[in-house]
Amino acid sequence: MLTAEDKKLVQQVWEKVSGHQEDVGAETLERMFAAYPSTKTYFPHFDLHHGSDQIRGHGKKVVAALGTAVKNLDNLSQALSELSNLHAYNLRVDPVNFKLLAQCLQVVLAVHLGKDYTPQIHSAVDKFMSAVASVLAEKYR
Ligand code: ZNH
Repeated sequence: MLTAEDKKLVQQVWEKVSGHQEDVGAETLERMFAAYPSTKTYFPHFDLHHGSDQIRGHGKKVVAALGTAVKNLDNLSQALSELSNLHAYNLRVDPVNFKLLAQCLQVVLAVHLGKDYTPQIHSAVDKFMSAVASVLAEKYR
């Protein structure tokens, strides 16, 4: 569970991310594909080369969806309900992959924010991404 302080920290970090959604998203995806090549199997229809328009476009969508989540920290299930349907019924992404994406996002944030990415923020973002992952995985059966 995110504490009130965690929520504040996640919102603050997201203010810094919001002007760079596409860059942050693309960098996160490229890192995920490089560090965990099995994640590429979900994107056979994408050009996965560095800087591809598809990676940038998809990265922007993912980060924008996380932005919606940040604005709805108290009712994530509702806010992400359509995305949850999409991942459970259509995409059938194995939920282990949510952890991999979350970890790559953390590294990207840490690389860019440096010292500003404090252990408290790290912990808050970790809880946030776990909460998002559990909503995205809640309709699997
Ligand atoms: Zn996902 C899609 C978000 C994870 C895979 N996604 C998507 C979208 C979004 C998202 C927003 C779009 C939708 C529409 O269009 O409508 N994701 C997300 C998030 C997350 C995720 C937020 C976390 C956190 N995914 C994921 C993972 C994976 C995936 C991990 C694997 C690996 N997705 C996916 C796919 C898709 C998506 C495959 C589809 C794409 C295309 O375009 O085709």
